[in-house]
Amino acid sequence: MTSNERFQLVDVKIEDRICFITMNNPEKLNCLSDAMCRDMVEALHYGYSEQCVAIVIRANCRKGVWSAGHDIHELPQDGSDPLAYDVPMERMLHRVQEVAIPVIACVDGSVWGGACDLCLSCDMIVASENATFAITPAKIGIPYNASGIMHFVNQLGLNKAREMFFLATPIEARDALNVGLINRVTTADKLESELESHFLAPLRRNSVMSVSAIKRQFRILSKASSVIPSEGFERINAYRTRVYKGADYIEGINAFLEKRAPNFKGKASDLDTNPF
Ligand code: YZS
Ligand code: YZS
Repeated sequence: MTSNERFQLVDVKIEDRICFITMNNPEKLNCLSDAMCRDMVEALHYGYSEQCVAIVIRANCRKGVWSAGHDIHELPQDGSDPLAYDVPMERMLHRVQEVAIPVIACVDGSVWGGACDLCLSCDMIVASENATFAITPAKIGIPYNASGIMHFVNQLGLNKAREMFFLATPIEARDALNVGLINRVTTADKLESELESHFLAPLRRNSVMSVSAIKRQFRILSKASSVIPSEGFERINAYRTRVYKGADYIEGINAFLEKRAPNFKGKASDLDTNPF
């Protein structure tokens, strides 16, 4: 079976020890649907098992969209956690972080929501200057999740992470470069050559065994964050549950699908009347 026959929504090809995974569902703006996320996980396994030295994730864009993020049609409305640890999108994000060879996001369009977390889950990002990045749970009434928030805080710092989550508006590639969200920005016509010369050529030259051992250490050490008392996690869970079981969450999904502005009625005090 050729590599591509096993995948529906991604194209996978291996060239000179690099596994190129191209999200190829432009009709759906490369939404991170369950099916797309399962294909991505399978493709990561394939790239590693074929002894590649790195994996590149790119997209076949339509309407200038690299990926529109989680498929909003698939957000559960039965009161279950939309971003639980084991939902397909979250599992895919973990696998990108865990696969023991470097993963590089090559971005030439707008990146939304969970797709922004996908880019941050990669080890490095090269983007064209027209790329934008937005994390948008606040736009849809979603509480996001602790591991995802820590991802942004660790990578961008508190100030920029808060700006991105609270405003839910896109940041430009140059701004993303300045805050360390991405590694390199180029003109659109130089994106592929920059990917090859700055990232892939050294990775082919270096010892993949050494690089893999270093990535595995990054992974273990990045989890060595300060210990949060269990009461902290219980409070996080209480807040998140109130949001995704609340009216704003359903209103946010319906408003998006009905193409109208949401009319959120939730109040901060619904979470806790104590402001501190
Ligand atoms: O009207 P039709 O049927 O043609 O469908 C429209 C959109 O409904 C659909 N579509 C989506 N369907 C499901 N999930 C999505 N994420 C999604 N995005 C778009 O695609 C068709 C074309 O969309 P239009 O809006 O008409 O196209 P355009 O005006 O060019 O705008 C493209 C963007 C991507 C800017 C716009 O569609 C948009 O803002 N989409 C939502 C992007 C977003 O906020 N994604 C985050 C989803 N949430 C997550 O990833 C996390 C759970 S969280 O929210 O926590 O970050
Ligand atoms: O041929 P002769 O006998 O004149 O010696 C050459 C080099 O072999 C020698 N030399 C070194 N010898 C021992 N250890 C080194 N780190 C080292 N670096 C250089 O110095 C003479 C002149 O070197 P050339 O290569 O001929 O000079 P040039 O062409 O100007 O290049 C200079 C650099 C520094 C660019 C080149 O020598 C080079 O890339 N050196 C290796 C730099 C490097 O990768 N160092 C990291 C070593 N490892 C560690 O610190 C850690 C264990 S780790 O690897 O984990 O980071």
